[in-house]
Amino acid sequence: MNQALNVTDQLVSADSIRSEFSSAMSDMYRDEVPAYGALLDLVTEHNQQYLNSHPELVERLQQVENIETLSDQRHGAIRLGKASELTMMRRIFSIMGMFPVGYYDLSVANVPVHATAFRAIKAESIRNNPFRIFTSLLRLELIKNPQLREKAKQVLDQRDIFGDQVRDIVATAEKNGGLTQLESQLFIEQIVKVFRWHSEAAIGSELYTELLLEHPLVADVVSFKGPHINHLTPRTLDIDWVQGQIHTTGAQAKAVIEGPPRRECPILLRQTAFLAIREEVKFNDADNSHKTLTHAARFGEIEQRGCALTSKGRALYDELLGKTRALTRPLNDGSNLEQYIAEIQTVFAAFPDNYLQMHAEKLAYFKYTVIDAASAKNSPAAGEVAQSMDIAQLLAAGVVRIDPITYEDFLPVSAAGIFQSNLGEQGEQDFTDNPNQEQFEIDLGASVADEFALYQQMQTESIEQCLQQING
Ligand code: OOG
Ligand code: NI
Repeated sequence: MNQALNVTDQLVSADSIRSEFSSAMSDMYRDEVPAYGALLDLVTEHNQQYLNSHPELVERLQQVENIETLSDQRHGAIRLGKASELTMMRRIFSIMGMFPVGYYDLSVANVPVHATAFRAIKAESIRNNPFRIFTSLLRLELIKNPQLREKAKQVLDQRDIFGDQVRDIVATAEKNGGLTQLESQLFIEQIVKVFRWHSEAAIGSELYTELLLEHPLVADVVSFKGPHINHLTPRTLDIDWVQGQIHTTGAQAKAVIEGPPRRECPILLRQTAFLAIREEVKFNDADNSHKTLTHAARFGEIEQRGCALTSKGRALYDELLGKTRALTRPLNDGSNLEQYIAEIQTVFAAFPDNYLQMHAEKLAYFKYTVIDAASAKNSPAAGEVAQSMDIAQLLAAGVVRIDPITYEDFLPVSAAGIFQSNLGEQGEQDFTDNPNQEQFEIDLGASVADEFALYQQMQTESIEQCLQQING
């Protein structure tokens, strides 16, 4: 064996770096935000019970997912301050097999950021570990006061959230096409540090207060030495149940579950959170005095994932959500919760709640699997008939089954709801959307993938595999 091959042999897979990174993040966050640990335990325990009592769900999930790691945390979120941070973050995530998918404009909800989700994109990698990071970039141009905008810009221009060690190891990974076991451990350690909490602010208390008044999110991004992870999120199989139990962790639940209503066949993503904890932050002021204030930014979230929708299905979802919100907008204090739930259930009755129907109407993406490959191929009669069928006929004949492909992305209206519940702000009525995907991609240094194309590809690949199994 030559030397080059030796080096390649030792590289660890991006999927395993991602898994280790996700679990190291979890350890750190459990430590920093104890209610998160309690939430994780609650979810894990209930998922286990839920799986025990729902064997048909186990069977379905197993077709597309790794049931062993189902309760592991599924996503986190960070907020960045400038373009160079976003570019570097893209390079870092790519070492863990996470690539930018989708563009989210949060200015629609009066949150001055736009975002993407870094995640695995191949079915097999997702199965190995679906951990994603919702990554926002502050849009300074949306700060109305020009003096304040300039002050914030100066602070951000000067900060370095990575340090030379991170830059070195990223360069090494890029040069060698990956990391060795030892390098990967160092890399994970370094990156987890980038996302840790800083109890000492990077600015004085006066500027902090000014930024807070402009928008709590601006203060959260600009005031700190690093982009602290602001939440992590395990996946639950029954979000309504966990929502009712969040108070047992000692934290206070957000009033409303974002996303679609409860259904037989879950679609997209439902999520809720516990409200951000108040943490002490030390400010070193210009007159050499120290001031301690509290800052609320970090919280815990849970998600329940359902089927990925086609653009037709998504358009129907958006239309029905829009209709619901025109009737009742859920308030952060929970005062109109019952009315909102009744309203959304009624409006969403228009969305078929049956996989076969969703499939027939091309509302959702499915994975096709041959039910019994041996008999489809080996029994001469069945095999021959099967070989002349297309995939729709194979499904009708019971040779293949369909299972929903899990939604891997986020929902902008839900994300806005999560942002707002934690910033102590009520959503504003006069939303003006102001997307700038072009600038975001320039800052990212790459274009973002189209989520629909990725799901379509997963579905197509599963069909090809079925046909190959039957015909091959
Ligand atoms: C991100 C909020 C978006 C989600 O689950 O929709 C998000 C943030 O608060 O920074 O994580
Ligand atoms: Ni989240």
